[in-house]
Amino acid sequence: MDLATKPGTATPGGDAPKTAGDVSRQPQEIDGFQLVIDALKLNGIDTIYALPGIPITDLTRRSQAEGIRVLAFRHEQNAGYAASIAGFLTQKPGICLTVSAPGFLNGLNALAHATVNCFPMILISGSSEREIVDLQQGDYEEMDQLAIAKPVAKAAYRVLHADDIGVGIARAIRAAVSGRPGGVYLDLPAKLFAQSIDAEAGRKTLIKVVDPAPKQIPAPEAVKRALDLLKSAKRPLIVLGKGAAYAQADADIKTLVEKSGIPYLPMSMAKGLVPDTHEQCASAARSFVLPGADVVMLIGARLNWLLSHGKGKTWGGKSAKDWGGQKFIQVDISPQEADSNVRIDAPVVGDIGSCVSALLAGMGGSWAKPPAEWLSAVIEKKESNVAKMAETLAKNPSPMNFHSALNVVRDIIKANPEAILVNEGANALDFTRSIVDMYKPRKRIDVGTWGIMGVGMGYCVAAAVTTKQQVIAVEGDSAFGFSGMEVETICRYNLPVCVVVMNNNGVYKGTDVDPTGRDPAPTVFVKGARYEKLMEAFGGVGVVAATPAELRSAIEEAIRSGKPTLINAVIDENAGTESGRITSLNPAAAKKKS
Ligand SMILES: Cc1ncc(C[n+]2csc(CCOP(=O)(O)OP(=O)(O)O)c2C)c(N)n1
Ligand SMILES: [Mg+2]
Repeated sequence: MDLATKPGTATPGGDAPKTAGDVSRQPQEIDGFQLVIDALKLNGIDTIYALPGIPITDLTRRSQAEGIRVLAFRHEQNAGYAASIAGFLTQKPGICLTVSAPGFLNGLNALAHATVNCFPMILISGSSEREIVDLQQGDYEEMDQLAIAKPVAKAAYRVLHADDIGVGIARAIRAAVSGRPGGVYLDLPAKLFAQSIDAEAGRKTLIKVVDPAPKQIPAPEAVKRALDLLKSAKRPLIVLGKGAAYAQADADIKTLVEKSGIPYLPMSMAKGLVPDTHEQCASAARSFVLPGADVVMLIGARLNWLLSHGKGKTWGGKSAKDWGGQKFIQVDISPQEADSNVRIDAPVVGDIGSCVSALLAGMGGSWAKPPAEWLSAVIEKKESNVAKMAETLAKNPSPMNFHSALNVVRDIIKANPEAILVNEGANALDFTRSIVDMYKPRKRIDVGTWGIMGVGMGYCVAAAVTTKQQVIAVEGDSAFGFSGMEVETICRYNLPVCVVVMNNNGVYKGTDVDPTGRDPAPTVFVKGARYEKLMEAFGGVGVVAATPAELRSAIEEAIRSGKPTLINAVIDENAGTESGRITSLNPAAAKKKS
């Protein structure tokens, strides 16, 4: 449609008819850039994670001038991961702003990550001329971005007319945060930004979204069914997922756990929702409670690969696909989640906050604790595993290994429970998850559902900016490489981020060799790399730590100073294992078994 034929829309550039004499009666005009900014501000969006260029450079400039915080990155993927985790931490959609085709594609990975992890995020990308893209006539950065985004987004929209900007942004916000949150794509063609319309009429098109994530109250009969099943259990277990952490229903979740007396297992990003040191925490007895439980209540946790699909040997099944005999209660916002892997006997569908408070109300004043036999068996198993771990942690080998280094991080987090722990890598991830206790909700952010590498520095920026807390990132040396250039971003905004690179010279280990002797092995990096110099290059603090004592004093100093710091923690290159804890997913392992 010709833009000029649409009611209320002037020709691009705002060229309303001009004749001498009628200038004073010219209505004041507003352009697409301004409408986007006004729509975002109207909906409480105060931060944008961006990388400028045609056609959105002026959107970044003008947003900043209007008081929105614009954090500019060195690569869109990192801006995207920042936006995704900002969404998780704040329940507001994190906004990532990119240029067309290549910038859009760089941001796409993060959009998919947001969707898979149920983080609310909006990827806004500028795009080229529709007419030229659709006829494939070879425009600057030509690409049908909307079509490409759709399969990895929860929703995707394009706005062609300035007077639809309000609706476009309102729809994007609702789609991102309502129900099960996810990644939303919003396509804004270059022409849109330059369109001008009557200012007053334009402002009237903006929508302040009312109740963007409405409560979803569970049905009373579903709650009763779940509680009846839970009551019948002899060996109950609660599994807390990152959906539970996202819900910000922290006090009620803790009360539910404590009132029920049931042992609980936090998934990685639910650690600290109830402190890992709580007497009912069963993390140290995971391989005992999963096959041992008879009724399992999943709260905001999906039975995906991270929970072995709810079946197989992990759950006490006879072989890889056998059901272990557990009955499941699943508390989830999505009605489609139940039965995705095994039968769910009691689905409770609603937002986690409403579901947990309904469960609490239904439990009443006198809830019988689980049988003492089960509780004491869990505690016994847990204590023996904790004692074994304490022995390993107390060792001080030279060179330093993952355990002796992470024992330091464990103490530091205990002393600084408000700090945010960012974590990625293979061994660097798995060991941190099991060794470092978390004490508060949403303090641990990591690779999520896909086990994706590259989230590190983007997460650090967003965590520092949204929470204003100290951030400590424990990074495998490979993992760090995916986003390492963003240390410049961290220095530029002077953020309180301490990056600890667990430097074992490679992916999993640093010891592989090319059997032909020609090249370094694919898993191995430059030995003894000086990652700390990267931080020094931009004015931050770089430290080499070869012992736990050096690591401790370097992290403590980073926290004391609040300065951007990178600690190159030199780890024994033999210390890791292939694929960390998921060696079994490596096709080579499957081949060995058969
Ligand atoms: C985007 C992406 N690419 C590749 C991988 C495969 N992968 C899993 S862990 C890992 C790196 C492990 O090495 P490092 O971060 O140094 O951890 P370490 O085990 O050595 O501590 C890689 C490349 C991935 N998970 N995500
Ligand atoms: Mg490594």
